[in-house]
Amino acid sequence: IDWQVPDGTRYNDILYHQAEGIAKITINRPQVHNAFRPETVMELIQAFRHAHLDPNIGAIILTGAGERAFCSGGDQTIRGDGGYRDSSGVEHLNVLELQRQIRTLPKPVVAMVAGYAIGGGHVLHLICDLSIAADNARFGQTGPRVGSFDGGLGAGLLARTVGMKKAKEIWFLCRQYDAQQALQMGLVNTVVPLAELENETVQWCREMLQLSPTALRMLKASFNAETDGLAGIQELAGNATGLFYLTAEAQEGRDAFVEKRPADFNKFPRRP
Ligand code: 2NE
Repeated sequence: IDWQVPDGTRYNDILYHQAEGIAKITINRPQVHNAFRPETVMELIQAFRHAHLDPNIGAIILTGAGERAFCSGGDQTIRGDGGYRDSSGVEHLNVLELQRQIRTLPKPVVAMVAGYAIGGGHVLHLICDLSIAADNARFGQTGPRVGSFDGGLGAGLLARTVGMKKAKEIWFLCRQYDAQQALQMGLVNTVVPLAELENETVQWCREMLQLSPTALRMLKASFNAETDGLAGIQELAGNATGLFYLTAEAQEGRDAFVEKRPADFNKFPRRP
């Protein structure tokens, strides 16, 4: 695949590539196993926004630079007393905003995991719609060991993914699990040799790009609606509104207002 760097997508902590309708977003801090600092997360949010708005993009890959780590969570060396400190001294937990963004972004997001997906990095792969693991991947949470926890999607979504007992084991014992164990518990979709990781991930994206983007979009919102309460229903209903806007019936309402005449909805059927 011939990855290109589009204009306006150069960052400090991450890389942005695109090809064949696929965006690839890479956390690029391999010296710390791709741990994120607030600036990394801010750039990730911008990059995902870019991919979200680009009509040429139909699937997004999230990955980490190098073969040793997908992401090792929040950078502990800049962790202040109230969160992760940015260069101006403000303390953040802004990865939670990134989690929500990936979850609600109306295009499939695929985690491409080589090496460690640990702590907040593990939650990031969990949030992605699909996870493709290399055979050297290792998964786990460390929160209780380093004085942290993710009781939102990090706990709730994990329980829905691997079951309550296993999710509690993962969080309460802070063990690591290899790729085969992750596959067995339904934490990843497939495991491939490290050398084939990108080819396999791209292939999964290519397959999704052959399918109806609206159906995929509605399905992603549907999976969220089940668990996200009113926010999930808002997301699903927002998609329904977007589709309704495309109909002559909705356009009649708009046109009547703009043309200062009564709307004529009689021509539209009341379907059973
Ligand atoms: C990932 C793991 C198990 C790998 O171990 P190993 O032995 O293979 O590598 P090593 O030597 O620990 O790591 C290589 C370099 O990366 C740094 C290390 O300090 C080391 O640096 P040097 O000694 O070579 O200078 N590094 C790795 N992870 C880092 C991190 N997260 N922050 C800063 N530097 C890091 C092992 O490295 C590990 O356990 N890492 C820590 C995992 C962790 O606890 N992450 C934070 C969880 S909390 C969180 O992410 C979070 C949350 O819970 C809620 C909200 C937001 C974030």
